[in-house]
Amino acid sequence: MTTDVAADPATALLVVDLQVDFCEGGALAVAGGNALIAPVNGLAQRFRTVVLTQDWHPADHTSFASNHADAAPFSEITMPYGPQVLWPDHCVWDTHGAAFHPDLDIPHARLIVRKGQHREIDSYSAFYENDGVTPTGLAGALREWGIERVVLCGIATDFCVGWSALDARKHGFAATIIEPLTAAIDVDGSLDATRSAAREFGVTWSHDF
Ligand code: VGL
Ligand code: ZN
Repeated sequence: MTTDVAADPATALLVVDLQVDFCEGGALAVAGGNALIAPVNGLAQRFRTVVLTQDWHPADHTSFASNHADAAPFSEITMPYGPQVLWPDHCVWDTHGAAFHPDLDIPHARLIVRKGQHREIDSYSAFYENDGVTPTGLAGALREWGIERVVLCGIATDFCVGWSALDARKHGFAATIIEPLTAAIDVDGSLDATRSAAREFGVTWSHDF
């Protein structure tokens, strides 16, 4: 990632789900989460346009294993819109776990996209819910701002970051994932699956920032 890219007014930084529950000590902790906060704060300072996403579920959300009889966290079920991993309860709206990491410091963020509010459908991507058709509104906002490229970081590489990058490509935005500024869950080959889909859709991976 060169300084030029960050300074380009047509490029936005998308900071995905840097929330208490996804960092060490949280309900769906992803190893390496806490270590992302300081470098992401630094990276964000170089971007004019920063969008934050926030996973934001009602307590009876159907992506929670606890809301299904005899279902274990990290098992997979079939929902009307396709396969769905069942998660430990996490990011329940208006709880401490759903808050941004206390050290996240991006006061100039322009928009916060909350996703996963609908009980019956999960939403990994910042652009579409998991049915692949219900929009969050982010693509429209980016387009109205004249954005052509998104740079992504955050949690989880193989879910919310990866799915957001793929959907950015589907909307015609260029998409670059800053891999060292992401942390992966890696359940049942999810990281490999995300890598191949990303390659297929022309997402680029950057190792520097
Ligand atoms: C996420 C699982 C469930 C993510 C959100 O932020 O990647 N993963 N909800
Ligand atoms: Zn979630």
